[in-house]
Amino acid sequence: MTEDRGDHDVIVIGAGFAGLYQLIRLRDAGYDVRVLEAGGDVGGTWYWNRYPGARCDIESIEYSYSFDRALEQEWNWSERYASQPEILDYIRHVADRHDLRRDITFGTRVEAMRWDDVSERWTVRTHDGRSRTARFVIAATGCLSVPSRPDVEGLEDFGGELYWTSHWPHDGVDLEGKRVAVVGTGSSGLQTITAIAPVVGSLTVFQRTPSYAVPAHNGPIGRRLEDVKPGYPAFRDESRFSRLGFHCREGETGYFAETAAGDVRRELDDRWSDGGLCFTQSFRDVLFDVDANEALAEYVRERIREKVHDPETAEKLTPRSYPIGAKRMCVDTGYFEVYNRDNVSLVDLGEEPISRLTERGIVAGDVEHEFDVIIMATGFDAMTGALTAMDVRGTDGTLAEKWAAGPRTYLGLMAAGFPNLFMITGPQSPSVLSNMMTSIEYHVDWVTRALEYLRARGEHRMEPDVEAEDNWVNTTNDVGDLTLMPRAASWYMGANIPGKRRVFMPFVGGVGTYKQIGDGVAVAGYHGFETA
Ligand code: NA7
Repeated sequence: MTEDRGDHDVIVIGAGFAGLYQLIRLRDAGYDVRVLEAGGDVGGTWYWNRYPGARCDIESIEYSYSFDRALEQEWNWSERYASQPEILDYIRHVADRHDLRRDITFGTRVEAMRWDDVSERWTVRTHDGRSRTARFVIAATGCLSVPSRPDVEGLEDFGGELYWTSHWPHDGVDLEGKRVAVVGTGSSGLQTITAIAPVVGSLTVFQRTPSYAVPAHNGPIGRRLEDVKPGYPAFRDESRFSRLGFHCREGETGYFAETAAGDVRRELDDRWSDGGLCFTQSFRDVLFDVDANEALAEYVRERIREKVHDPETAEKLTPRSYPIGAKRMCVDTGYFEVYNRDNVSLVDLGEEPISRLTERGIVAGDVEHEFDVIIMATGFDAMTGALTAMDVRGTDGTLAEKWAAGPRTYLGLMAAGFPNLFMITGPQSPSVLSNMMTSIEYHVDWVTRALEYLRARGEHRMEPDVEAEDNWVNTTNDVGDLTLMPRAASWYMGANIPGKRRVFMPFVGGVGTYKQIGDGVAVAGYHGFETA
């Protein structure tokens, strides 16, 4: 390990995909960098989320680093969608290959940081009471890293085993033959439910809102990777300029513009049999036009009815209360079919809300359901949660105060009043609406370039203008309002966290457009930023 004197050019918070790549770039550029990571090893999301069935919903050929051209050729993914263990292996391999751990302090959670306007440095305090200083801080803290722990009465009273998908025990959990409950039916819930149903004695799913899910058609990766490898650099470039940060054939016509109804049906059937998140890109108006959206949603509802034998259960599993695509779509592998098993049942919390946990189980409606194990798959304080969980004090107050009415950033990279603090995939950037790998690499490259710009000019301070920030916040909101996205009570809106202001947080204008804006700002001498 290199010596951690406590005084650095740059402190990076987080050793997931973003933090590791940031370390590589800055170390290569000659900066003294220290990475602080709460977990016991590298991996971020993929370090913590070890629940059964955990898997990426972006294809393996896209969800990997592009900066290491040799690695890109050497690494072989085994499946179309990589599982959590395989992704964690990959991240560990990258850490070994680039000898990264020597600059990372593990088991260290950042609790507070304070900007000193005189020394123009950040002081960063960790949970063990230690302070370090740095000219720059880069928060690579992830968009979905602070679990949302619902305030359910009696959580402490449950006498059985209680687990959170977001903090799954490293040694695994023996569920064989047990009476198990899963609360939550987002991606984590769906994946867990599908994986454990054949193993457990009985499984009861507690569903607040049903999810739209498209089949993954996961399987061995076959020739797909070998076919892509010779042209990988060009393939990556296409992703960088695409809308979602990965290859997705975008529908060019509106849903109702198709002349023959048969064409629409064929297009949807083709996409359904291809599988994956591109399904919602079938027609260009799906996220803009209520009727087009409803038509697409109805197609998915039909598929659910086909898969689930019991009509009453099928109806409960059918999403109707929000536009398709306005909450994060799930990619499933036999999820709906799970409900045809004799050992699986569904509790619709709309009809029978959870009132409390008891020593024996969960009370929903008037019924006490008894369990050996309860698994909470209840999501995250998304996008802003990790940043506001730290006591971040800039020139005029804390980040939590500044963002009380919703996040305010310039390009999702910096916030006025917080000089020299960069965010990787921060709110108001494409982040969660994109292939995170594409967005992470873009932000890390952008930040590295910005630091080198300052260094070349003999400067050491950077901060957005309030006006540029206001304009970007308005742009993000305006673009979001053009779509149906704000119409769902989603974590994109902060709606899953009681008391959190409902604001549509990601930039929905697309990865390629965002890159053009970000590149333009840089080329124009960091237009909208003050440097000194
Ligand atoms: P999500 O997508 O936020 O899903 C959380 C689920 O938990 C969702 O169904 C919630 O219902 C449900 N939930 C949350 N709080 C409660 C309470 N209090 N009671 C009952 N049910 C609750 O998180 P995931 O971890 O599944 O997925 C996160 C992302 O990871 C995913 O989108 C991919 O990008 C990867 P709700 O819908 O809020 O009514």
